[in-house]
Amino acid sequence: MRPEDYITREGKFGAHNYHPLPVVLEKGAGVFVWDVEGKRYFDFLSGYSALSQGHCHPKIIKALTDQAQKLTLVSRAFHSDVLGEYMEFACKFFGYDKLLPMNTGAEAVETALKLARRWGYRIKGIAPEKAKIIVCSENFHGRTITIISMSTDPSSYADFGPYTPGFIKVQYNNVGELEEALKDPDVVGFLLEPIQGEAGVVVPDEGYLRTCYDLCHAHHVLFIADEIQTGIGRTGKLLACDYENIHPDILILGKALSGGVTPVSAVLASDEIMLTIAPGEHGSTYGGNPLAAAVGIAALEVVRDEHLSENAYEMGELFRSEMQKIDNPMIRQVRGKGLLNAVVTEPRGGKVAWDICLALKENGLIAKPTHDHIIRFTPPLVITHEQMMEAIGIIKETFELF
Ligand code: IF1
Repeated sequence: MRPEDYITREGKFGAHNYHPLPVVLEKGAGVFVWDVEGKRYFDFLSGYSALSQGHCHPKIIKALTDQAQKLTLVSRAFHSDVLGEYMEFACKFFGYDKLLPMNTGAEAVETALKLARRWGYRIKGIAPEKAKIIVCSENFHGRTITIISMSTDPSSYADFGPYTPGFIKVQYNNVGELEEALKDPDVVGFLLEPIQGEAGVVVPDEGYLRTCYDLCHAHHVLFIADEIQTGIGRTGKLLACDYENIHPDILILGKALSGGVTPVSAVLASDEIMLTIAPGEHGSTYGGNPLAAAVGIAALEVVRDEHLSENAYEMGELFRSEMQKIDNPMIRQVRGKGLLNAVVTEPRGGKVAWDICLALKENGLIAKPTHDHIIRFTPPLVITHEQMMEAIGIIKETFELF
């Protein structure tokens, strides 16, 4: 079959909820993927930061295949030998009392919203049905109806109403608006991405996170960090919140928590917060399955043992400094932290970011635009100096075509 045959078949039998780059991949290893014709590409999307440990990391694949031969699912009706080990490892790794295991990022975000509301009623003492959660403009936290009810992006929420109530929207990176919203005594939580990924790698001002954190605590409001994309080394620290030495009251993780091999997400919090949910009040069939637990331990061990946060920091500095050297009118801004970066482009001569991504693909590097003009560059955190220089060479060579 030719690549276009794969694409046609997918279009005929699959929902059209995505518009992928016209590339058909069949193999991945480390920072590379290969298409069905054997052509190699640098993967500069990394499964939207799920593949931080690189494609098919041997240690994670071994954990997956070993566990898969033994026990894959028991549900939570019974215990398994590996779930507690994973929970203990992750709680100590991130510094929390307890972990609630889920599968997708959206499920973890929904879990965090339920925890914040439940804490609000049972601990803060908000009147029933009155709890409110503050969220940010241009947020992205997933695709469920409650989560898109928080969205300010019509492409996420249009014609999916009616929407879940109980959310107050404030401008991201605007302390004043948060301060104003916190005056509402029914607010139980403030949910944000430490860096907004889908919005196009929007990095808030230095000190924004710390100021918000302190304001929340001054108003007895939970600071809830969605680190599904920014977490687990992506921004050059274990958590993006670490840049400002803040410890989120509720931490939401996903994506790289499994190194891209199976959906694993988690919510971490203190006993005070976590124990407001009693047995039988929340869960999921696959949440905390032995396969996810085994993979989760391996994925975190790889981040620790291969110093991926530190590598992300160094390689991110290299990437941004080299990208700043490109003198091209289509490049408006290069921004990011660690290996969560984006190039904001200007359309020129009828060419847009999509055209750049098509040309990058031809030159052996795959990335994809967000919001039309912003190209995210998020390679696996295992990328070496030599590989990064080769990839930057491809990017420079490609921009010379525009
Ligand atoms: C899509 C975006 C990235 C996330 C944050 C929660 C979730 C995500 C900060 C939900 C998921 C994914 C979803 C995927 C594309 C991708 C994405 F463009 F949509 F926003 F990465 F930037 N919080 N992001 O980034 O996690 O339920 O997907 O496991 O929906 O198109 P999920």
